[in-house]
Amino acid sequence: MKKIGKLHVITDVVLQDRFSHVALAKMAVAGGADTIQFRQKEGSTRALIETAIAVKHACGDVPLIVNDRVDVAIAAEADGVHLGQDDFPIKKARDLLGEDAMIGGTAKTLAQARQCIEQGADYIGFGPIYATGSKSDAGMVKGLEDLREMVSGVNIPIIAIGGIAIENAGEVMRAGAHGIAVISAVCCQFDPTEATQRLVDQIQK
Ligand code: TZP
Ligand code: MG
Repeated sequence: MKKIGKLHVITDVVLQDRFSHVALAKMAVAGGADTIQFRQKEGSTRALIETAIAVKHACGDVPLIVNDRVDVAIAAEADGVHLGQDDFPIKKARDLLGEDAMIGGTAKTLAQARQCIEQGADYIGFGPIYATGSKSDAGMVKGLEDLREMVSGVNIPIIAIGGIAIENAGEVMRAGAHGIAVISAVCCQFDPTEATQRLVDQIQK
């Protein structure tokens, strides 16, 4: 049975340059993250695969999800992929990755979420819940009310994303999110391990 994690730490080396993907994955795992998402938009396919393989090793038993790239996920023997509306089709990803893979789909609306589910998604990424400087095309802020609507409108886990940090993680969970996905709240902190631990505490409260 697939277990969708509650704290997805998305590794990022664009918003910060103190830590590599591997270093971030190690620190997030040490801090208690139960899912790592490798997200890198630039670079050669070969380099992406090499990094993803190294991240997979750093994750140990913690599941690794690759953002956007089904080919990289396959090559790195990752546990799954996260796919946006313009990315590789979920159904085709499922065909390639198999039933055991964890496949997440981004949805901005209930209609999109239902379509993701129809195609075989295991969870929905929904946001941005709050304003974020981490994704320039994140779109309109959704807020907690829309999150509640999404949670009650679908029957698979909702992973909330966008501007989630230590101060608001608790209210996001109380709104019904299964879990949260964060970039800056871990990657851009002075101590990513400690930042992860504090987020885990909020989620478990
Ligand atoms: N998708 C929607 S918002 C976002 C992504 C990738 C950025 C999340 O970054 P942060 O720093 O946690 O707001
Ligand atoms: Mg994408």
